[in-house]
Amino acid sequence: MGQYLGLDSSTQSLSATVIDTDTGKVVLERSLGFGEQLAHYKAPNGFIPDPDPALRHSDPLMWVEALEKLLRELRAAGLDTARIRGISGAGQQHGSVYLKRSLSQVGGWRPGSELVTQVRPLLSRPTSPIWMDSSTGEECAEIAAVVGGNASVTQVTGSRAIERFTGPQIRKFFKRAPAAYGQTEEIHLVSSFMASVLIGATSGIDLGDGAGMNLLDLASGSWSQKMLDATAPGLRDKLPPPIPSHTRVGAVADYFVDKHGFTSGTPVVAFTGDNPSSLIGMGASRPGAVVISLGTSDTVFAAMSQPRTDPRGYGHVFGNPAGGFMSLICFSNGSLARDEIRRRVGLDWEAFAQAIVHETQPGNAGNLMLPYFVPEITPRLVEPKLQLFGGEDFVALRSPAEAARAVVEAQALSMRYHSDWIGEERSTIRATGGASRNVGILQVLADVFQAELRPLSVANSSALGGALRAAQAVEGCEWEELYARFSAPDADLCVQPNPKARAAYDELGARFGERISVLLGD
Ligand code: ADP
Ligand code: XUL
Repeated sequence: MGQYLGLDSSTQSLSATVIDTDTGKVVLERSLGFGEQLAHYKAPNGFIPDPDPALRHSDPLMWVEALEKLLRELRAAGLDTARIRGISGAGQQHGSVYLKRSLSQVGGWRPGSELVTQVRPLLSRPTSPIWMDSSTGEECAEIAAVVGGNASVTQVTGSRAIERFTGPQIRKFFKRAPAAYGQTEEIHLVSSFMASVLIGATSGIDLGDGAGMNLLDLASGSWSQKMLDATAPGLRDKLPPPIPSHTRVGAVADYFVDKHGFTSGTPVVAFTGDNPSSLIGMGASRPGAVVISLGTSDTVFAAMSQPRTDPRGYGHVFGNPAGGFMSLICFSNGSLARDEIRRRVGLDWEAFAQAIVHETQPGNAGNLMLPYFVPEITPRLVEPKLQLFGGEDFVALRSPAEAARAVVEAQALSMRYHSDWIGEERSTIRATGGASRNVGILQVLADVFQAELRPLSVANSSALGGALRAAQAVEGCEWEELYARFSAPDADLCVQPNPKARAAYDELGARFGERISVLLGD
């Protein structure tokens, strides 16, 4: 029994959650926003701004600097890092870090100099493509063609060849910068990179996050030679091994003992993707519960009772860190789209929620929005576009309340439509992410899905998942025991569906489907 640290290196922030299994309490939650607190990286939303919306990279040094800064802040807030008995965590999925030397060959971190200074010369690619990057359409087509089409890619890896997935991103690097690719000794996911930094050596890639690369053979849990060959030459030698999510990858490096006060030998458990980690934090690793995560991206995911793939080709199969698999559908126009509308019509989040609940009705008097500001993953839209259909005031965005409801209704309808294949029970839905504190957004989701919406009481389910995974690996306890103590819903924020909304959303859902078909050119 003791305290466990969970970390979540996500798109816009690095978060930490510390739990205490003796008291059953969350000891501390802390988040560090990259845009504000590490402003010198010039990444207001966590990625390097680029006029081409298809190009989205981040600076991996920002993630490293964030780690040290957050650890200092946790101690300043009273955390006794010497009491931490295990560490695990998560990273935004699909993003990749390219190193000239394998971290196991580097021989650990030197105590005298900052980590950033030590990691910088190791990078063979100065920036990391992240999940928002959609610039690899060509590479996806090439990979699929070599292995006999997307049906084969899906059969092996659980997803068709996907622009943001790591394999196509690696192929693009190999094609555009063959010399730098040749100099690359090790390629990490954000998750395995962060774990490696903590142990000062190479961490394997966990099966949960590894499934988001188009490289893993899901059936055997090993790299697929066919997919590796279709992606880039010599790739097997550059990838850390795939490992089960509960693997202890090493002990925290001496650097963190000397500088940040951890106890020597503290185990680090494999990091996983933010969504698989969230599945654990939400207490949803057994089939039967659906989770909606409202972060920078919106995702809908669920543990799977049997492996199933999306017939439309948008959804994915990832590893469930508690064993087995999970389904996931990702929408890139999540919080960024809500935030954009909110700012355009001049509402704060409280007013945004009130406008939805008190000033508008389900179905929004026929006003419909297609809210695509950045290239969309589900449905696949390369050219982002905002489209408005309805009254004159709405179309001119002179109606803040209708605009607020419209963006959320469109997102909820898209989630309902695109998650119909996952086949799990949806009478209650668990919600997490920055926007899951917003009662307006929760009410629309409850009405569209005709389900009770239960937000988690802890702010960051992915960081919590990290802490729970560390505790489970070290103490060997049952998941259900941990869930009962740490993954409770926030009773004050639970929202019931309004049965009268059903008809309005059947009608609006049909119109939404028609407009999307036109937009997609079907
Ligand atoms: P990520 O983990 O992807 O970085 P988070 O889950 O931390 O994202 O969510 C951050 C997002 O939550 C921000 O982009 C912000 O727009 C949104 N957000 C924060 N508070 C609210 C709120 N009260 N209502 C709606 N959205 C919110
Ligand atoms: C999932 C995905 C996103 C990132 C965001 O496939 O691309 O949800 O994990 O952090």
